[in-house]
Amino acid sequence: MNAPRPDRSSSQRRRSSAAFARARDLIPGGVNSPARAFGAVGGEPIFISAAQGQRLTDIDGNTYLDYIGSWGPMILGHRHPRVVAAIEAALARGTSYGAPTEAESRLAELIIAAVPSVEKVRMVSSGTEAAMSAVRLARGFTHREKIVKFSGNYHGHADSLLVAAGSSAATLGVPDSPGVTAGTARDTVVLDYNEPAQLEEAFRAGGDTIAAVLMEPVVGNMGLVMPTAEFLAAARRLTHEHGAVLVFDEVMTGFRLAPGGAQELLGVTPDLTTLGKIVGGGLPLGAYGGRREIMDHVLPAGKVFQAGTLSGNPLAVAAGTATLEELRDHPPYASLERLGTRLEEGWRAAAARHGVPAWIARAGSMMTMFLQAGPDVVPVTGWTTASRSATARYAEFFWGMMDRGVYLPCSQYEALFISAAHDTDDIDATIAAADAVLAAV
Ligand code: HOZ
Repeated sequence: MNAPRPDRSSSQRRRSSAAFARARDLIPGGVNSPARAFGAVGGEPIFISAAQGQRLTDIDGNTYLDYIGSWGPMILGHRHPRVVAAIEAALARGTSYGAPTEAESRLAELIIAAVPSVEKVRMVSSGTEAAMSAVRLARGFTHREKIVKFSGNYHGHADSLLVAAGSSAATLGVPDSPGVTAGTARDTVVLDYNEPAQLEEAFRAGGDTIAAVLMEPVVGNMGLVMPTAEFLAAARRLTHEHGAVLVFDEVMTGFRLAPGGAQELLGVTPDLTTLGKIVGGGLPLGAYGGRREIMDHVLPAGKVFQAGTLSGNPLAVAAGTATLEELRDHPPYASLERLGTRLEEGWRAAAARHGVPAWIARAGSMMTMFLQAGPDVVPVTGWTTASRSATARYAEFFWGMMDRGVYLPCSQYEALFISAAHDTDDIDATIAAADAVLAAV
C-alpha cells in the first residue's frame, strides 16, 4: 500500500505552526538551538507540551514515539520515577547555592567508577562547556597550541571547534561559522575520520605543536559512523608517542553505549573524556575528566582557568545521580541492544524490499539510516561519504514517519536514540511505519 504524501503543514499541527510564527518574532529562527528547527527537512517544528516514557505530546494533542530523547539524555525515558523523585527532593532543599555540596562528590564517584579514563572530574553545565574546557586544559597542560579534530565530528559550539563541524552546523550548511576568526581556525587542524595515514602525517609534520586530538570515538553528529580499530589505535599511539592529549567526546556515547561509554565498548582509553546529556539526567549538566595528573592543572588545584555559577547545580546533580544509579542498578544495555538489532534488521529489510539504497549504522541504542542515491549502497565511513546522502529523500522519509506518529531526528546527520522505555511493540510499530513510508520514497 502506498503511504500518503507527506503533509508538512498538516492541519493536525496548526497550533504548533502558530506557536512557531510567534516564536520566530521573538527568538532567532524561533528556536533556542538550530538542531530542532526542522530546517533540513523543509517544514516547521512541533511544539511540545509534555512527555512521558517513550512518548512526546505536542500542543495540538498529537502523540509521537520519541526517538530523539532530548538528543540523547533520556535513556530511561521521560519522567522516570526515580529521576523525578530525586529532582523533587533536591528542589525542596533549594535550587542553587554557588557553594559545594556533598551530592557533587557522590556524582563524581559514580562517573569515576564507570568511565575507565576518569580519575578526577569537573562538572560544568553543558557538553559545549566540557569540550571547550578540555581543549583549554590540554593546551595548558602541554604548553602547545594546535588541536586536531575530524570533519563531521561535533564538539559543541566553542570557536576553535566550529571548524568542519557536524550536527546542526553541517545540517544547516555552516560547518565553519561566521564569527570564528581566521586566527582561531588556524590552530585547529581538520582531518578526515577513519584515515589513520592523515593523522600519522599530521604528527610527522608538527607533532611537537599538537596539544590534543579531539574525537567522537563513535560519531553521532554526522549520523552514526563507527571508527575502525586501526584508526582508534593510531590516535592512541600517536598522541602517546608525541606527548599530546587524546580527548574522547563522549557527550552522546557516555553511559549510552555502555556504563563506561564507547571507551569501555572499544577498549581504548583516552587521556580526557567529555560528558553531557545522560550524565545530567535531562537537566543541564556536562563534565570533563581524565587522568589525575592532567586534571590537577585545573584551577584552583592548578592554573588552567574554568568556572561557572551553575556548575554542579543541585537539581542537575540530583537528576544525573538518579539516572546513573538507575543505570547501575538496572542496566538496560542488553535490552537496548536487542531492540536496536530488531529495528536495524526491520528497517534494512524494508529498504531492501522497496529498493531504497540505504546504509544503516548502529551502536547499541544509537542508529542512523543514511538514504542514498544509489544504485549501489556506499558504506559511510566519514564526512565525505556521509555528505553524499540523499537528504531530500530523508526529508520525505522523516515527514512520512511524522505522519505516522514517529518522531525521528529532523536531519540525516543526527543519530536516533532508543530508550529503556521503548518496548518490542514500539519497535515493531516503527518498522511497520518505515515499511509503509519507504514504499513511497
Ligand atoms: N548535540 C545535539 C545532537 N547533535 C544537538 C543538540 C542541539 O544542538 O540542540
